[in-house]
Amino acid sequence: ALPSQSAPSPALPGLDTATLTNLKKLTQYYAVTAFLALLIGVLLGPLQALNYGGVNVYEFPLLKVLIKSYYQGLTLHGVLNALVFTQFFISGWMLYLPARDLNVRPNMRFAWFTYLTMTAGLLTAAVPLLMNNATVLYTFYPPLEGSPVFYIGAAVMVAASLLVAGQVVGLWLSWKRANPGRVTPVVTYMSVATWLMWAVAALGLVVEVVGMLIPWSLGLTRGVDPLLARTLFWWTGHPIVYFWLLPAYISWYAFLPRQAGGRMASEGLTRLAFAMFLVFSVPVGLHHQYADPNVQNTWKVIHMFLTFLVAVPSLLTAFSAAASLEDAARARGGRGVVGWVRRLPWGNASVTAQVLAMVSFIFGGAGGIVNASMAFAPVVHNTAWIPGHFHITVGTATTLTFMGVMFWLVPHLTGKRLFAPRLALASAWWWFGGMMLFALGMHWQGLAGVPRRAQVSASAQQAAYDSMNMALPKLLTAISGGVLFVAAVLFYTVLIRTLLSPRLDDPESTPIPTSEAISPAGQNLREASLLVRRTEPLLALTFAALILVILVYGPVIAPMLANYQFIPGQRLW
Ligand code: HAS
Ligand code: HEM
Ligand code: CU
Repeated sequence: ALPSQSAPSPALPGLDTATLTNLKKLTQYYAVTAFLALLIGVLLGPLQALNYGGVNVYEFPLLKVLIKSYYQGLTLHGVLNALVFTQFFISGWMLYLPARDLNVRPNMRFAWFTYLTMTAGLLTAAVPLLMNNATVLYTFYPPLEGSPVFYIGAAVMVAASLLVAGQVVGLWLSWKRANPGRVTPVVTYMSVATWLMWAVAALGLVVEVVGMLIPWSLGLTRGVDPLLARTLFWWTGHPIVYFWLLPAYISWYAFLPRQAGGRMASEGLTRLAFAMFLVFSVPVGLHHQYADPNVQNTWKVIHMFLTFLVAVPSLLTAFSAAASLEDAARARGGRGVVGWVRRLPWGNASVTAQVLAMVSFIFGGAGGIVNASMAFAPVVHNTAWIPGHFHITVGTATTLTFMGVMFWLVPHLTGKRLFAPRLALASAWWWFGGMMLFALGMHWQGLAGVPRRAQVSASAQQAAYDSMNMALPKLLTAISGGVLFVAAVLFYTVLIRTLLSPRLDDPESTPIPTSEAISPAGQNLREASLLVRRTEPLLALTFAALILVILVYGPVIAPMLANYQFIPGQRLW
């Protein structure tokens, strides 16, 4: 018999040994593909940091062979890190976890088909990217025009993620049918809520790419409407950041407490946070478009207030995650109001990486609230402040958490032992330190008005940049690139040496570190609290999310459709 997270139900086939081995292999494929993409993306990052340190390396002949321009590099960096790395890791992670949690056997042929489709989409999109035929940045803003091959590859990738979503929702529904009246186990709850949120979120991008960008880049329409395209993009583009964040939250809620020696605070509260993300993640996209013309202020203000609302489940998470860390540290003998922090297992690389990721997110989240405030937005919008913000959210809260997860997940999937745990620990500190320096330098430059997405170190802009007297923040940014490069070398040494080492243990001897809860939700819906009962119907909550999105996007999009502009494409780089 296999150790499982919940008892198998008689009516459903549980995970047998062969399927589990296969599922682990698939999860490993997803994770390794993800981290290969990140490797390339992260090698480009330090060059960009040098740019924001005033050093232009883009004229070096050797580099010129590989990338034609700053913007080709920036497009690769954004696409590989933010779109490819995240999506592959998450698709593996959030299929594996619910299958284990429910102990339900997924259709493995379908699961492999999905992985191969996603990889085919990636390879398709990679060709024009590498040939400088899709230098349109990771936001695909028209009228910047890329090769149709790029948009088609990207569409296939997103479609594949929706297949994973469908498979996980399907697993959950079959479990529900076999277990009437039972409360959905919390890891599954979080995964299904995230996948359903992503399904509602992805609609905007799908319509933009399939309905506008692909026909336009194929020459079937005489132009494209940039404002409508941007609006549809941010329909997806804001909630996509929660699609990157919530899988990290799953680890912070369900696994990190156990790893640190403590318990999850409350299953009911965890479910409330995810239910709120499901309903409120999408209808906020206009906070990326405060500066866009032809969108009524009323709607911008409504999206602003909804943005503040969707910060609430993150605040719930902050307190509840802190409570579970405190529970762990006190169980280990920690004392004092803040002194307990020292008793966290700081020698454990997986725990340390994730706690540091959380610390970075305190600043990342606070910066996000600044961005969202219409009074502050004009000061920071389109400046270096914004990359400062998102390297301590997606670049650290998400990325460093996934790195920390890999430190237990790879041994768990493969039976191999983590190579050089002290090196792993060092990589987490170097990443955190590097990103903190980076964030300081970039936020600072942004406040002084240094633009983002600008090759400020190039001769054409050098004089203006030099005259801004930004010596210290420029230095910090340049140094951060070096620190992050070291962090990446350390991390990939650990990861690659671990993957190449021989299998020594039974993989299950590194179990999934599922935490108990101080306040559990219970097993039976009828005996459960009102909160647990109200948060159980995830499909109804998804329906509510859809209605809300239509309410706050309908009146924004309708006039754009009625006044569709045909703007011809441009290639700048
Ligand atoms: Fe953001 C722009 C607003 C969160 C990513 N964001 C971006 C872009 C990216 C991004 C990639 O309103 C750039 C897009 C582009 O290219 O143009 N963001 C927000 C708000 C939040 C937020 C309100 N962002 C994220 C997350 C991201 C992400 C998460 C990725 C994963 N963002 C904006 C706005 C813009 C924007 C505007 C447009 C700016 C412009 O002008 O263009 C909120 O969700 C944040 C809520 C978070 C908190 C923090 C909770 C803290 C926690 C940690 C607790 C720590 C503990 C540790 C317990 C309230 C949960 C204890 C430690 C011990 C040692 C004990
Ligand atoms: C953009 C550096 C890692 C996602 C940038 C920029 C810099 C930079 C300086 C701003 C470029 C500009 O606005 O012109 C670095 C360094 C990294 C790193 C030094 C570490 C080695 C990451 C990671 C992620 C990420 C891990 C996400 C998982 C992005 C995205 C952009 C960006 C989405 C925006 C691209 C755009 O504006 O089109 N990076 N980065 N970066 N970075 Fe990173
Ligand atoms: Cu946003």
